[in-house]
Amino acid sequence: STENSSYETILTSTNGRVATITLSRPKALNALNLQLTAELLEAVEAFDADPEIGAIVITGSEKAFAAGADIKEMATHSFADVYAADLFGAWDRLAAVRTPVISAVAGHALGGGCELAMIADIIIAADNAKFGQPEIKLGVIPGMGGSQRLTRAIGKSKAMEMVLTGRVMGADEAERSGLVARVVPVASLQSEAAELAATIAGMSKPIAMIAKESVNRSYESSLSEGLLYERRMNHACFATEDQKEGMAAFVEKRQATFTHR
Ligand code: CO8
Repeated sequence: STENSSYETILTSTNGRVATITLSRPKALNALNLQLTAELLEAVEAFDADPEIGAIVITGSEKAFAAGADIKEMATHSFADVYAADLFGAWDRLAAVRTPVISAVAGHALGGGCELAMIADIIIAADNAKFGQPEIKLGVIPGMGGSQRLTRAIGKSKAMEMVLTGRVMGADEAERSGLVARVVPVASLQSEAAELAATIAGMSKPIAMIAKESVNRSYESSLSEGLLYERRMNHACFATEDQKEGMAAFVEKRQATFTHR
């Protein structure tokens, strides 16, 4: 495991083909201020560009994944300020990352914290995780995708209830609702997330990227267009060395060794 300490609001490390980014503003419950946002996006893009990295985990502390956008930083902003800065627009860069991204969530995932978790491909939650979009209590609405991604994840009625009341959802309800893939004891969140990431990172990277792109395509297209896209991408898999290796390994009854080509 190697660490990079050039950041002030996040910690980064790698272990084999898995990269981990840990939000680290403990005194503000990892509120997403401009510095943390810039550092997180820089780190995630650097890992995404590294062919040796096959999966990225984003996590926080046991108390808070992230308690939202930094309210103190934006409290006095005007419409002109946030419009000119396109506040929260930078998060499109995380959505554009092509390497699989896992959010490992313990504690508060509120507002921008819940939205950050949802930008990732998979959410794995600790049993103490709390998800919510409390923006309405502050006189605003979500700004990093909450009204859109939450609705797609858990359906209109539940999303409406959460966005209109700010109600917080616990881990079990989040799993039942389809927001998270799995709930694990808080003490094993990091090891479970690392194991999940290592499993994905052990697959062929180009094939994992194609799989991610194909699942994401379902958000942006009709069923018939999505099915055609999937089929063409499936055909493209046959252009890789890893498809030859993966299928040969099955036929020869051995473990596949992918070269990510
Ligand atoms: N921003 C800034 N600081 C925060 C935030 C935040 N989102 N959340 C917590 N903190 C700070 C607290 O102010 C406190 O600092 P201090 O010690 O200096 O007073 C410190 O973190 C610890 O917090 P608490 O003492 O409140 O800890 P508790 O354990 O008592 O409570 C809670 C934890 C329940 C999570 C509580 O901190 C809380 O309710 N936080 C705010 C949650 C929230 O509303 N999040 C949504 C923010 S808005 C957003 O994300 C999207 C906005 C889109 C708007 C678009 C506008 C253009």
